[in-house]
Amino acid sequence: MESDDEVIVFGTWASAFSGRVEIALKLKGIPYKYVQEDLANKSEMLLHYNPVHKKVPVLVHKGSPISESLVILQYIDEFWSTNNYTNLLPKDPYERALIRFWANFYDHKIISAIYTICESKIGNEREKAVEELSELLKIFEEGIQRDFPRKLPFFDNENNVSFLGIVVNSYACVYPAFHETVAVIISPEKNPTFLSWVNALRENPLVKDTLPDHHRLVRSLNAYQARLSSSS
Ligand SMILES: N[C@@H](CCC(=O)N[C@@H](CS)C(=O)NCC(=O)O)C(=O)O
Repeated sequence: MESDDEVIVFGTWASAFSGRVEIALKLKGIPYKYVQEDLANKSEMLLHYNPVHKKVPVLVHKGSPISESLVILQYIDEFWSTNNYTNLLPKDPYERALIRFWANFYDHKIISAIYTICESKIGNEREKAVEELSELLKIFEEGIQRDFPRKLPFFDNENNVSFLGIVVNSYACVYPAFHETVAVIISPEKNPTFLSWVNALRENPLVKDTLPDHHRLVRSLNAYQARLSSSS
């Protein structure tokens, strides 16, 4: 029998997007049930709960589904918002807007650029795609330093990972697997500041706990690269 306030996460092991939802729930101390999806064979439940995008993650709370990781993070922060819970977003409306601006930039520009690298042909095309990502990371670094001059907004005052830290964890925190299989996506020479931020995130216990197994991810990225090159 399902309880009235049951929380269910539909995710998959390699998904940095479902990892976001798990980190947020763990940080707030909310118990949840996890449903592992096979994206090659999506369950009827997933298609029912996310008929528009048909993707993980989906959060089902009290029987109602919510899709899209950034929307889910905000819902979690708003629903479990009293003093007993750690806040993901700051209270100040302007700061909240800035955080959401950079979260959107990260998802729409930086993650898209990582996909472009994966889909590029090895050689000039890949080098150009890597250079484009590096330029976007510079824009991100400079923007964060300009908008948050006093403190890196990936952590709150108690050093808990914050909304933006949870967002940036996706893809960036598994860079060693990308470096081994696809390309150097975070260059120590070109983006040392971003790399140091990401390494600080990788040390956070909740982030660490939620990262997919490196060797399994390497195998999965290699298989993905092989599928792409055989279909081109
Ligand atoms: N914008 C979405 C992206 C979610 C996403 O891309 N999920 C992938 C797994 S990492 C997925 O479910 N893909 C299945 C598909 O494309 O068919 C979010 O933030 O939740």
